[in-house]
Amino acid sequence: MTKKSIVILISGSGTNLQAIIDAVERGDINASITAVISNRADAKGLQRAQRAHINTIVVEQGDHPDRESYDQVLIAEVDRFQPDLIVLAGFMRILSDQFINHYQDAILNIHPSLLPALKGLHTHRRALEAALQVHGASVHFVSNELDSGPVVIQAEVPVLQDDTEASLADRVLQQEHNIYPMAIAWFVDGRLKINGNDVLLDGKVLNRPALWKADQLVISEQH
Ligand code: NHR
Ligand code: GAR
Repeated sequence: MTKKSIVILISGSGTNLQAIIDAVERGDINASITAVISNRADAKGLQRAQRAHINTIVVEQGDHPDRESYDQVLIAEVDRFQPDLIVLAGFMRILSDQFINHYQDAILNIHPSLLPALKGLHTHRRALEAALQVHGASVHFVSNELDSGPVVIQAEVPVLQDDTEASLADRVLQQEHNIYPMAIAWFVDGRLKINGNDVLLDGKVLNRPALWKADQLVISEQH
């Protein structure tokens, strides 16, 4: 049987990408990363991919007049690798319905908040402004509505008294590196599926997202 194919989209430093590369190399994710695509030529994550001998592609926005024509090119590039799964790892461009519908139920994103709280950008700053005591990250399936697709797994991160935006972002990022490879491994092993708005793990509906807490996985009652 041929290995499943994963295409990863990035925009920046690519530490989540690195965590996924490491999990593939350890054998924790039974798939190949067939391409890493960035919308920015200067994304540090491209170097991480090259170091791991993964194909890299840059699709820059400047070359395309609007979102639809950009996404058309992106789809053409992604399609070359026939991915079973598309992973957004710090990808900072909103994807059009055209893209989402083309890869229905096979796109995962990691968002730096405990969704549905703090959708959108600058989540760490907003968590501090709102004086939240608990913050975190969520892995979710990507749907047409921004940051609103079904959530698979979350990691909670306590907000500390003297946290800055940077210190909080850093602790959340560490937890992202735990939960993202886990969710991807479930998906490629065929354990994780989506049915409408329901997330299925091992054939059972998750009543609430799986939770990574104090280095342990908590799965609430399933039906
Ligand atoms: N696309 C769709 N259709 N649905 C989602 O849920 C998506 C998505 C694309 C990216 C990641 C998301 C996040 O985790 C993501 C989820 C970028 C923006 C944004 O406003 C918002 C959410 C996310 C990513 N981007 C601006 C834009 O106009 C550009 C901002 C910038 O370049 O700094 O695309 O938070
Ligand atoms: C991560 O914290 C990710 O959750 C966030 O950007 C960072 C990327 O880090 N994603 C978004 O904010 C999407 N809008 P990385 O490039 O080191 O993986």
